[in-house]
Amino acid sequence: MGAFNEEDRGDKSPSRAVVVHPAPRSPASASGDAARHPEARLAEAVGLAEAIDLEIAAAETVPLNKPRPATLIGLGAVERLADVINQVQAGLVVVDAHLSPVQQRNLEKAWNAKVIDRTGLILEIFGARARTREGRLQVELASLSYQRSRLVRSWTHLERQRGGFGFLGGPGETQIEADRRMIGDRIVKLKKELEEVKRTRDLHRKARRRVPYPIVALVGYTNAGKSTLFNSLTRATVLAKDQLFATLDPTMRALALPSGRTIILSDTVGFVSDLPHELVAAFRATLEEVLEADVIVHVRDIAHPDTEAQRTDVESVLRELGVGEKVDRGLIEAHNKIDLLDPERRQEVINQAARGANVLAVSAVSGEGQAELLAYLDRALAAERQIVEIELPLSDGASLAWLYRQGEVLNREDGEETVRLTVRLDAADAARFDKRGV
Ligand SMILES: Nc1nc2c(ncn2[C@@H]2O[C@H](COP(=O)(O)OP(=O)(O)OP(=O)(O)O)[C@@H](O)[C@H]2O)c(=O)[nH]1
Ligand SMILES: [Mg+2]
Repeated sequence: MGAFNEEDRGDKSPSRAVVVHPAPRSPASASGDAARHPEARLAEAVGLAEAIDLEIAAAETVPLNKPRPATLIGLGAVERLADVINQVQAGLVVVDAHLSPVQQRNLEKAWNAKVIDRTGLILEIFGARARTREGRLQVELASLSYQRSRLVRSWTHLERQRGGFGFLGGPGETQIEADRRMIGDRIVKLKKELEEVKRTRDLHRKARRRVPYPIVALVGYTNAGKSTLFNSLTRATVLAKDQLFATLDPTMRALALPSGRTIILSDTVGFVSDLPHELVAAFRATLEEVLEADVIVHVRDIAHPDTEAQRTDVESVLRELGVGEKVDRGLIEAHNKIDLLDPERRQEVINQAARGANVLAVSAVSGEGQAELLAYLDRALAAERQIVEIELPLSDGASLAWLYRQGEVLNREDGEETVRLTVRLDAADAARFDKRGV
């Protein structure tokens, strides 16, 4: 390292972070709903930061009276936070808001630390979680566009090697022009690749459809407990076939319902509020399995102070994803974390669930309500059963066996070369059978 370098962040660790949530004085004016609690928002931002393995050294809410063009938050807050950041030796500050490139640069100077905003943070998370090829391409595209708009004085020596797309450690300033060109080229290439992936997507869809069981997707706001519930439900009902799906995709598992019917349970990426517009496509691609699901279970953190606002967020994103029809019909809701409620509120939630036709009170941690949830899924799938007539070549033993396993064979006539079956099947299974192998 040369002589004095104003970019020198000394011993600060690039993964030790301070999280700052600028809270509008009147929350109602910010997003149109007053139901969000600043402390809950701060906790959410901390949770998101932890999701990409940052070590959170401090977390603070700062009042946002009137956004300042230069730094967003007020000068007093900037100075006070500089002390905090210095004290805990944080190399990174997550500002839970949208920052303009200028604001980001000014804050980096004032704090002598790398600064990322909510979009940057969410991009890192998507980058770490995108599983499909299309998802990865969409996230890279979104993050490059974001980076290009922010190619300014940046880090020279705090590059990160792990995960994501690494814009927590940016390029040195002499490189900026070259980088800008390179990013432009890469964006053009990515768009071409995406076109191709989209063209072949239908083929993948069909392959998925050939998975011979109904797919039940757990969706919900981030931190609602989807993964915990997924693990708990699949651990409780282990299947031999489990391994196949575990290796294909760690977030899809086969499990047996009480009736013996097999389903595929799918865990998904969590929703967040204020999803930046440029990320919607990336988010959509990471959620492809939801579009493919036969049944959607909305997992809600019923102990969260913003649970209603979260519900609205999730439902509106689902509409954007094109499954509005299912939302209108009423999603199955698992009201999770009832173990955290005080006895009175808990009873209220349980009563409410008992009254609601498609609401279940559960705890992913204590196991409460899980048997009921599985039984409910059984009923929901059976309710949509229909009777279908099917003619098969006698040689198609696999299809025959599948029909006997998934359905209820009411009548069978064996001919010379074909067999005619009358079968009661789930709507989902009937559709699946139709599309099989096509
Ligand atoms: N007390 C309690 N805690 C729970 C329950 N379910 C989940 N949690 C906790 O809530 C936190 C978030 O749980 P996850 O399962 O990771 O939530 P998620 O919905 O998968 O979150 P994302 O993957 O970020 O969308 C974890 O700390 C869990 O231990 C529950 O029923 N009771
Ligand atoms: Mg999860």
